[in-house]
Amino acid sequence: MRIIRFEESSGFVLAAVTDEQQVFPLPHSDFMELVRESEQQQTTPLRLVQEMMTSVQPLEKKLEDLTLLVPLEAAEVWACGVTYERSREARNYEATGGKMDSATFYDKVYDAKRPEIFFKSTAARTVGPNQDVYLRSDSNWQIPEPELGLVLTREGKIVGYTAGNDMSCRDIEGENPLYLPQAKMWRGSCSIGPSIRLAETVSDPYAFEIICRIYRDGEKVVDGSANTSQLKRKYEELVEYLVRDNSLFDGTVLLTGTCIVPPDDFTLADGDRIEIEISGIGILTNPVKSQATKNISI
Ligand code: DO4
Ligand code: MG
Repeated sequence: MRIIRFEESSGFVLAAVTDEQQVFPLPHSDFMELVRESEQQQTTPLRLVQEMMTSVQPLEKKLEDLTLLVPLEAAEVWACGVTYERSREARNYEATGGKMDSATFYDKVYDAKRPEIFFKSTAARTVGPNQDVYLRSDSNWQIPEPELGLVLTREGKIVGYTAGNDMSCRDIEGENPLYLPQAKMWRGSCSIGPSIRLAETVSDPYAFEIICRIYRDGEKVVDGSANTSQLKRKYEELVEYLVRDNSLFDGTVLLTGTCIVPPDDFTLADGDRIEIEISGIGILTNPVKSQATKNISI
């Protein structure tokens, strides 16, 4: 069972639930409203949507014909780093100029009790399915980071799973780790979607298959896959550090780190198309644009 948000031709935004065959509109403005109503009714989001599906007509349009939006407008997106061996290896490569000759703080954080967690994005910087992600104009080495996202209540309860892209500049971070916020955060540097999978419908959250494909001029130039079984840490451990002495917004998204890194000689280019597919969540597709073509004001 997956929750989506979409825009009607009138411009009206609706949340909806899909069982893959059909799409049923929900009377909620977004996923967190559904979660809160289920709490008030002392039921679960799954039971609530199942009940609603018996009393509303499905849309005439199919899922693939809808204009999807971010599945929730997360006020904050946070992200974890170096939670997979592949990320540690890639970070060491960029920090040592490819020499990999000495232990780094990335080795340290991979093994440390405290995970790396950083602030990634705000609602205004985050885009949804089929919307453009943007390249930084002062970086020559940029990649998508395909990651599983945890959807959290303000108490830190995991109520859903989504897919996310932690767009990153390997040259800026590699030059100096203190540049991390600049390597990670700019307009259009984060995407989430296409849906939220209800947590209670996932029997093993350490068995998500993650696939990343990048297309250039119609050709597939990157094709990588990974599985959340390779994650070094537990989700509860990551959330525990995020909520510690912190206040969360309802619907905060926590990206759990990347295990797919394109080849070291690869950098994203204007016109590329990124696809991030997570089993049971769907395909998050984003065209890549250079900042020169963007016209926004945040
Ligand atoms: O240490 C930098 C961040 C690494 C990261 O974003 C990841 O592992 O996904
Ligand atoms: Mg990342």
